[in-house]
Amino acid sequence: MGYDIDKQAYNTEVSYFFIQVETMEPSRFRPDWSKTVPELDKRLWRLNIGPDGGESWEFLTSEEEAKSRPLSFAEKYFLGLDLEDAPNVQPAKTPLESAVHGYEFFRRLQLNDGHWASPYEGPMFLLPGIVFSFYITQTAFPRGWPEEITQYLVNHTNDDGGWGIHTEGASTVFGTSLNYAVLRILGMKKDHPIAVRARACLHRLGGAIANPHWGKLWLATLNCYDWNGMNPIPPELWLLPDWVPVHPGRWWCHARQVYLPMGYLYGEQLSCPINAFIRELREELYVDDYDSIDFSKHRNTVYETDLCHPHTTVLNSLNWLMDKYFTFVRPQWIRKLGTKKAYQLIQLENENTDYACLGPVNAALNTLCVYYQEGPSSKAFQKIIRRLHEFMWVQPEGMLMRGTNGLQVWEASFTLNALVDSGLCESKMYQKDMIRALEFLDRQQIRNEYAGKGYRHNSKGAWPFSNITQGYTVSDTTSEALRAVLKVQSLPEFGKPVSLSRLREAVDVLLLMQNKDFGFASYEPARASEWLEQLNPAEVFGKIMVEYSYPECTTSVVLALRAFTLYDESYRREEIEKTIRNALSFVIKSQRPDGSWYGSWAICFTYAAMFATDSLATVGRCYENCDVQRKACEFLLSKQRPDGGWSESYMACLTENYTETESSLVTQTSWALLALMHAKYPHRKPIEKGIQFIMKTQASNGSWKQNSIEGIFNKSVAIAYPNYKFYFSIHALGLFARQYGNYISE
Ligand code: LAN
Repeated sequence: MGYDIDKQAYNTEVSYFFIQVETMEPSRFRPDWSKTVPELDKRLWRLNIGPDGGESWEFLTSEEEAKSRPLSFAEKYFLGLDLEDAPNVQPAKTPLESAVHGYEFFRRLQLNDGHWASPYEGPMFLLPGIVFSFYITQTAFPRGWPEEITQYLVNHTNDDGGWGIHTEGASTVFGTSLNYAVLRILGMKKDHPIAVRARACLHRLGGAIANPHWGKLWLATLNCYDWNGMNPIPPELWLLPDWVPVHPGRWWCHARQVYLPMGYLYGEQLSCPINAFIRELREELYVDDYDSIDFSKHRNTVYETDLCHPHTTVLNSLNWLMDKYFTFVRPQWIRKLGTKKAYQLIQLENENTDYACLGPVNAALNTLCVYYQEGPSSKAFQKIIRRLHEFMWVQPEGMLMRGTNGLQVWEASFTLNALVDSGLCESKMYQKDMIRALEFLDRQQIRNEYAGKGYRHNSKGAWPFSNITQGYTVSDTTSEALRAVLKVQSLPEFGKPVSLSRLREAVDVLLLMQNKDFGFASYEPARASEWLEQLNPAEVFGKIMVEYSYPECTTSVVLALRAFTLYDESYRREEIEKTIRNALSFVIKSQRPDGSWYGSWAICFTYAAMFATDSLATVGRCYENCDVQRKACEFLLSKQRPDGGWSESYMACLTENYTETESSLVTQTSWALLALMHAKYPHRKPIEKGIQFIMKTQASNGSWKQNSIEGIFNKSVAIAYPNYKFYFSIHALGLFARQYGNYISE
């Protein structure tokens, strides 16, 4: 084999130390299979926090080292180890007491630099990127990775032996073929029962030939798929003048940053050298003999469960045209020019983000491009490989690759907002935590301007979702962070580390982000029309080509701008008022006839309702005086379950219809309650019932469990936000106590 796995990883004593089943959240793992592969001693893992809030796990070399670095409460919690120093409290008697119990637990998870870390799991198509990149570039896997990644995949095998696009999804060719290759690269033998089952499942689904576009590309980089079997990703697109409506610079930033390195790899047709292992893999991944397959006939062969977004006729015609162009016309010098331009932009992205990259997919792809272009001993390669560590997360059932390099700013902001709104900020002890979180936000505000650099939007004054190094402006993260800073800095007990001029810079960025329909999108205002979705080649994701307006993002902006006007009455006041007015009209317009809003970034209608009702509340609209709020309350109340809770499944996002899971869920219940409270629903009873549900489900250490995944993106991929159950519950409990009285009537 052409790669050299870190020897130490395999010299580590494998202790067969099994996870404590009770510490896990039930729907997210399948413990039976975990015993068929070795597990490392979790007590040797430590979480390192960089000066920029970057999070990376390290597997210590010895017990002695472990003794000299005792596990923190947060590390034990994340690793599923015994929490002997956890609080142990009697069930709360009042909502506020329950909020305090919840926060007493949650504050123990705060890291020294003031932020809260979080496993951000769900997507099952990320690990292949990092594992293939390490393999192809012949980079040694860090200690502990092969065992933990294997554990994770084994724990998340579906009953049929395969993997889906996310942890809760049915098996797909994308998930199964790529993760099968991961297990084999990491050393699993092909006759291991897990491998046998996975292969059988893959072959039942049609084999790797039925991969969607991204799966085909990853296998091509591994020399397990022929580049000829790919629909085109011409790097020449980057040579088009910027004004062309389909120019990739106008695409949603994730699409453009993923198709950029894909275009480079496709343009140069870069695959790793073939060796005995690759030959074996080729035979295992396909139903037919690899050498007998005519790949060029399979560009559009995609297994039905993978195919969430079939090609449009426009895309098919364009693919046909491009094929003809490639076969008969394409001058090689233009192709070369295309890959050259693509690499310049890749370099720009790497340098702008200090090699952290926008997200996990482009980070892994850029790693390959840097390797091919600059070589494994280049500084750039060393840096990008090092940064990949920050996407990885270790938890009881193994190691995963996260959807981002963390949620640092997002979570610190919501926690601060919850502490202020719940009134917990009055406690002196909690104020110390808040100062640390505020100072964290202070350090994370983006100070540089990236506008125009590699098609990036303005950034000076914005806050990113994860950390300042990644440094991408996000509309609602900027808003939630701004709101949190404003709220905390308005309280007499706190200083004002974020100066007025920096707060104004945040407002300046936001004011540049409103869409033509008056809503706000995620990272940038939309740069092209929805029509571009016709060219979406991904097959597995919907709505990835351009930016759209979302009621959630729009609300966050409204709330932040409103909070800013209370802090600084004069600055750009007229523009702010106009922006808010228009944004509210977008929120109102996007309400569905049944009173609900569709949520795009978490599951689903309860999430969007929490936001939309809050934006209307900023202008004094409530149940008593506003039809929109009344309909929203009625919708939510019609979904309340007999136990007082609410529950939503990710199927709601796919079907766009309210869909429940088996049991009520703490997070969705908090969202629904917050929505009812924002709308000032006048009857206490149903809200109290929901509050009781949250109180009853609180564990004796003050924490909660969420039995189903909370987040979503691109319509079809579920992603977990495990801290939502803390700060949204605390927020709901505290707000209830303040708004409706701190008592339970029964
Ligand atoms: C996220 C996570 C956060 C999310 C919110 C801030 C909640 C949202 O309101 C705006 C969009 C944003 C920033 C967002 C966009 C898409 C992300 C980055 C993710 C869902 C996390 C993972 C996902 C990313 C695209 C995953 C990689 C997959 C690809 C298809 C490229």
